[in-house]
Amino acid sequence: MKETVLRRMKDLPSSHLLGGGTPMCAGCGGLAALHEVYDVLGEKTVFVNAAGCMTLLSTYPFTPFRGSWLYTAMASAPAGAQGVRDALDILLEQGRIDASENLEAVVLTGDGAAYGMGLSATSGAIERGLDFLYLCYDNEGYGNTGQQFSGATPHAARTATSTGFAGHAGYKKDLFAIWAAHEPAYAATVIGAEPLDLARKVERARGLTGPRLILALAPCPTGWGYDPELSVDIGKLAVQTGIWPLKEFIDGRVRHTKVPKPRRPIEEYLQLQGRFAHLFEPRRQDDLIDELQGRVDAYWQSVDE
Ligand SMILES: Cc1ncc(C[n+]2csc(CCOP(=O)(O)OP(=O)(O)O)c2C)c(N)n1
Ligand code: SF4
Ligand SMILES: [Mg+2]
Repeated sequence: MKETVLRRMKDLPSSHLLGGGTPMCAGCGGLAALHEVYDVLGEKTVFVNAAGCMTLLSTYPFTPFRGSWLYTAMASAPAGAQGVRDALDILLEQGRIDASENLEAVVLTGDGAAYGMGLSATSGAIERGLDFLYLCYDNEGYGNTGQQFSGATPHAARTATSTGFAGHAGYKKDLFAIWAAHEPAYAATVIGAEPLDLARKVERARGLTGPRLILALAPCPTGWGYDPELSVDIGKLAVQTGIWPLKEFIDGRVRHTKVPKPRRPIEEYLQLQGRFAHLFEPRRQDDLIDELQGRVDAYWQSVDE
């Protein structure tokens, strides 16, 4: 199966994912997180990818991964991971592969699929106790098709489909909480700009069995409107302002892994991004800025730090 259905590129020079030569945007925060996750997981993986920006990494029959890659429709990646897991389990049971040839099924999906189109398939897979790792790179919109709003788009952000003076009218869904409510083996938020925190969580997830979420905020210069060289700064500011809490769910409890103290004002994060420029020009929209700051303050006041 591995050779016929899941293609792999052999004889690559390094042990990690190759990013050069792909059609990805410079400064892509999703790709940075994926690099870091892959460095921990390694080649004994099958990435089951829902349509999105990361799909452009692979050009049939090649992929920049040393492991395997399977492409699915947007809503179907968890179902694809179930098929891969089942096939591997049957091969193991029948003795056609040994334990050293076992692979980790990893869903790789954007927020459009994770927070919306694929949520039902994900919920079903968690409910069945599927043994898989689920990596969502969250660039807060349907990036590959021009950054339309998704269930992950923050309030007041401008997107291709939220162009008014107040930006997006909706509020970002809490996918981490949705996963935690399913009581999975593990769930964590991460960001590529905090690589040690990310690596520790992926390492922990790798050692567990069952449904495991790694949810990475993915600064996106193209969709968020900023210079690619600012990606790491914006990622760090997301953590330092408290707008992207780094946390994990394990053994039924949520624990914050980095508590920003003191928290920086979220203006510092917003002002760097074109999608929030209308909050500052042509006139400052204090009502919206205060609302966004108030929601972050309320979150941190509500958690048991
Ligand atoms: C059912 C379906 N609707 C629409 C599309 C077109 N499409 C391809 S990628 C994409 C955007 C996906 O957004 P997201 O999951 O957030 O990933 P990103 O593009 O941001 O990486 C869309 C809408 C599709 N492939 N399948
Ligand atoms: S649109 Fe955003 S998420 Fe997609 S490749 Fe470009 S930077 Fe990355
Ligand atoms: Mg997206």
